[in-house]
Amino acid sequence: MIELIQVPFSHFCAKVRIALNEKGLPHRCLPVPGGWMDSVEYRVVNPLGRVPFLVDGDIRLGESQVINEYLEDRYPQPSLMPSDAAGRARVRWLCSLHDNYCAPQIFRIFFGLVKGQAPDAFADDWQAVLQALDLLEAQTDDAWLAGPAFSLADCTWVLSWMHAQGLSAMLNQPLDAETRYPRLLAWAARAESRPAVASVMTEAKAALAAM
Ligand SMILES: N[C@@H](CCC(=O)N[C@@H](CS)C(=O)NCC(=O)O)C(=O)O
Repeated sequence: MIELIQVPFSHFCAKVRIALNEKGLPHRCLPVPGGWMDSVEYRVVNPLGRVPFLVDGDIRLGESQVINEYLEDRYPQPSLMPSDAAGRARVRWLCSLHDNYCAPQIFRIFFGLVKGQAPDAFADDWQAVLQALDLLEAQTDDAWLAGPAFSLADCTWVLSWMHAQGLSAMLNQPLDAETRYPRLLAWAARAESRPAVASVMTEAKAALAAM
């Protein structure tokens, strides 16, 4: 069975878990060996010390986007990628926007605040998150982020959208979602009504509440 080493509230892990669920792939989620990503035990598994990490038979993979594209190639049905080149590029662009320009900033802000750093320390990171969300809002003009079908782009953004709302409260920086992000609000409600998404969101919320 596929195994995924993961942390339940991680947005990078959630994107893989949602893809696994959407594809109906039986899998087992495992905690990080040694308790956290910097443990000696986990560095043996993934020297980069990052989650998620997937084991599928002889295949051992880190990096959420690499994992999701592997799942799409290896288990193509149901597909989470459009069939045309332009559509596939659009999905990859939206995933890259998340992975490179929004998710690392969310990670830094969240753990910085948890460690007691002042909210002011994250002004630049928060602006980057807003800029990414602004871009996403501007480009969302269909039922799903990359078009009429649910795709890897949707898998990727769901948990970070939730984290952005949580951080806006923690930073005391209102997101004004109803006026600034009406399309994303409607999209998130549609996404959360999918069982494959809802179960991951529920576990993420429970893990955050238990912190
Ligand atoms: N580019 C990686 C980023 C993964 C990542 O940064 N994951 C976080 C958890 S959300 C992590 O493992 N952080 C450990 C650390 O920064 O020490 C991916 O897409 O999988």
